[in-house]
Amino acid sequence: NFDKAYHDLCKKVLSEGESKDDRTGTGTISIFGHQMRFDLSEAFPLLTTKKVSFKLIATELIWFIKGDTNIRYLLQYKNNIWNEWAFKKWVESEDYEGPDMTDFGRRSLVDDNFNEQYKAQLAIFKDKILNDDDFMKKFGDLGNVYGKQWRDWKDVNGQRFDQLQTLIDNIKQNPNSRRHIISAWNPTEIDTMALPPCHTLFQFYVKDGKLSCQLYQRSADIFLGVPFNIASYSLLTHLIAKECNLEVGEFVHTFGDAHIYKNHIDAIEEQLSRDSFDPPKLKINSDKSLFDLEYEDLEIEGYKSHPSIKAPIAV
Ligand code: UFP
Repeated sequence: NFDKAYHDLCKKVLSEGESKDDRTGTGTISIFGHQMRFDLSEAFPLLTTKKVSFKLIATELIWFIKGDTNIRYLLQYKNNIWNEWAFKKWVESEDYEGPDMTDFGRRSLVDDNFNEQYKAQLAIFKDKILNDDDFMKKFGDLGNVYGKQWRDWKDVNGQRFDQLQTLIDNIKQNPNSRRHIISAWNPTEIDTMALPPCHTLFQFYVKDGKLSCQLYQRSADIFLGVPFNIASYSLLTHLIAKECNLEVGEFVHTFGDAHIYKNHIDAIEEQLSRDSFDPPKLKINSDKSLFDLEYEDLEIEGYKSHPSIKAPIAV
């Protein structure tokens, strides 16, 4: 039962977590250090006690795999999860001529009038990203985020180092290696990223023809982030296993600061009160290479879930 591991984490933080201030000013209850394990050979860990969008997860992951850091690709799939970070860069630039958008994340939640203005500006922004190439190049790019570090890490000489391709070659050639690692944490480039990577480092492990993956997540928003993160790295494990002609083993999810934002507590309790359904299965309907795969090649089968639960994101 995949929901149980997640519910256990929620319960642990609610009962043992301590109050901790954070960067966003929202306030959290937090613990430091936790681990969950998911056997991917059984089923696919998309939580069932609330609806989690596989499309958002899969299109974001494919965007990382392509090495893309521009939100146009995501918007083409109606995936809005990275918008705020790019929008912020535009409204703070000299090119922006609309109404003042300072602190738009918080103000749009508390001020209806402002929220209308914000939605209008965001709609203009999205339209320009999709239809104006110069604008897209200038304001759609999020900097040196995951896709860049996975596919185009700069070595000491400024040459490209493709961590993902190297990892796959090494898994194929030397499966027993203990060095199958990708790091998104590039210390000297942190201040050139829209958001320093939460999924800091991950490692693969091959045994008996099965590929397992362990992620170290330095910072985890348990209600909004973690259900996505579980599914995203589980999907990545499936895709890399297929590329290397292996079966899937386990996904091991290890946390640093695992926190529940104080304004998510009611939502979490609502979710904890629900009974889980049987988890779905993942189908990959194509023999394309990992690097050519598109969202349309993936399918989630038999996903039955409770309705989604809304909660404000801390930006
Ligand atoms: N966060 C996640 N998962 C993600 C992601 C962000 O939980 O995939 F991109 C959350 C963790 C934290 C916030 O609440 O976003 C990042 O803030 P900070 O950099 O201060 O840790």
